[in-house]
Amino acid sequence: MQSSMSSMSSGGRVWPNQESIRYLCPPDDGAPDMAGWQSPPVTPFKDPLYIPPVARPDAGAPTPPPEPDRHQLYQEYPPAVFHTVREREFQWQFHSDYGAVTWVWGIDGASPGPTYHARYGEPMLVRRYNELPPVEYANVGFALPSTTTHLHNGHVASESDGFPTDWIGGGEFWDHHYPNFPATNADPMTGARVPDEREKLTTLWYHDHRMDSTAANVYAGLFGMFLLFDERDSGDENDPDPAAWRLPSGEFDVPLILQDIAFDSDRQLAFDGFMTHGLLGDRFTVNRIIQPHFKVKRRKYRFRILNAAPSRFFEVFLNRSEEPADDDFVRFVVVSGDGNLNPEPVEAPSLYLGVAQRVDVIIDFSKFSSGDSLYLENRLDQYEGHGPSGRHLTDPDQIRAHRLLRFDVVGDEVDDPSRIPDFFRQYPPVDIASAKRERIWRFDYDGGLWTINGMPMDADRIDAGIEIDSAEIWTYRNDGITWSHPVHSHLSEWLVLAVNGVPMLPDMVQINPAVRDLSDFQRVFTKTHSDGRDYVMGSNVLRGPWCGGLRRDVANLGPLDEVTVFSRWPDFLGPYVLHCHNIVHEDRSMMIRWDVVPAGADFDGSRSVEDVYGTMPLPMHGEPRPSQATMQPGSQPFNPGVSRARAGGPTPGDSQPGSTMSSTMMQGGMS
Ligand SMILES: [Cu+2]
Repeated sequence: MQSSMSSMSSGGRVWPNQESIRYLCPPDDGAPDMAGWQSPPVTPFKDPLYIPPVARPDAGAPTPPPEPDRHQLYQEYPPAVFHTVREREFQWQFHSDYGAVTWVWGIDGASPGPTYHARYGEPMLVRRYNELPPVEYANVGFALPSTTTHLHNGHVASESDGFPTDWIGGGEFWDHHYPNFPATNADPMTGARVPDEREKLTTLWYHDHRMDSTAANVYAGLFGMFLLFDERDSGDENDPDPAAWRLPSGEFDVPLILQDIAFDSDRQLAFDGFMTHGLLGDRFTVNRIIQPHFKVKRRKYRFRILNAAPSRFFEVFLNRSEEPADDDFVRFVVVSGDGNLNPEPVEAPSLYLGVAQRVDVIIDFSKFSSGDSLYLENRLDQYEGHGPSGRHLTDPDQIRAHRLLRFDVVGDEVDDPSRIPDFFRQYPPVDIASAKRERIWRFDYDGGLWTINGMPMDADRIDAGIEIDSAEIWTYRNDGITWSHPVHSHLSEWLVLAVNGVPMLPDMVQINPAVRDLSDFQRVFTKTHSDGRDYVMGSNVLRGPWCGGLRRDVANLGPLDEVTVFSRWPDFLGPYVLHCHNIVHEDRSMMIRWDVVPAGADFDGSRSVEDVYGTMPLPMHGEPRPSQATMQPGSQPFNPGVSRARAGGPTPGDSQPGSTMSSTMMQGGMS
């Protein structure tokens, strides 16, 4: 692999040097952000952490029944589990000092929406109803009640993937078929395509992906977690199967969804659609509660940490000290990066999370005493929407304001059947020789638009035709000197081959003890600024792989960064997207459409949909949408009067979890 790297380097490219380092600070012409925004004050760590409910399956298939012909591989993976969910508007309590007054959008009365517990070998069908109010009746005035839901990192057919123009309006539904099988690979003996265990995923999330309105709709609250289990990561810490890893499970497997939010004086979500560089908030929320506390028992927990912010990057530390000046950091045991369990657990002093990135960590609270408190805190300085400054926060008041969550250790040490295994699965193999093409994607800012290869998003233009079951090498390059882009591509994640020309080898990150310590790793990549301070170049990407492994679905491109990856696209045909996951950039056109096409139909460069599909049927998307064809008998189009009454408080007999967050929905871990 190493020898191939030199041929992939972009000849003549100059890596960031002293001259460019100074531009890590945005120039004076940077558009104003919400850095000076002041949300109404709250008392931090007053409210308990909210834990989104686990989605409960329906008793059976929905009515009208799903239409198998609309889905690829439906017959091969017929749904065994059905969910019906409803997107609605309601009021949410971000903090008890605010009250349940903030209008949000969510799923089944929750924001974040319910957490799916899916299993490999159990295909699912999620019927999603859009029951959001029309624009003229909505209290969330900035978002668009026209929705499409992407399962981030899902190995999912195009028609279920939440393609940006596959939106539905109020009263309509869309069926998402989640087959829950790992990507296939060719059996080395027979050549037959078989699901590859090494392709299994663990921590995914879902979120709205509406063309041009993703930032608004996600900010409004249309997102949640999607966890995948199997016989090894079984979700049962008491699993008697000797092959099971027995990671902390049940109430000890906790999603922590990070989001910064700005509130106006009426305690409503503040959103500025004219802010094209990015959206920053001054209130830090975990699971949509401002700076909560979480009572923990003296044992191990698995935390699924997700950056669901529109534009903010996080670097998360665990601090035993209440005083920022007396930092006493505790290392995390990192078991995953994005959706993947890593080959083995590693210790990390901090967690670097670009937008949409995930990391699973194990924290063992048995080594602390009852009455101890630990702070989960973000130390990354970011005062512009388009990317972090490259510095850590140093001001104690700022550090306190950037604290995310306080863990309160309670009780005696308890029995802990959970384990941290020595190893997980190995990564899927990288066969460079099998790569059929190389493509370069340049991220830039042209003529007031965020662009990829100089082009704004056009759903009628296909910018890559990828042959099904093939592999390619892609290079993501940030041509900007002041902004960062967390780049995400759908359907297939990748294995990172090189960062800024430096080959990234799995053992370099995961096994070689010489770079297990952060200080050793930084020595390679730290450069000294002329003011005498050290800056970690491209810290986004370089520390990202280190603490999260090389198998990722988001590549953080810092200023002038370049990341080269290997990827494969088996199993599904049709349109998908590559985009910046600073969702403000995505909405301002930093996205391209690529299609998986039949063997022999692949191509370089951009072609029109008509040109590509003129002679072949467009998989699924060319057919009438389910929403146009059918509505559930008896279901009514949206009635604003009913919804407003509903939104004012739980309706007696309402089977939904509740339109306002009631005290029973608040869980502090232990009551
Ligand atoms: Cu971007």
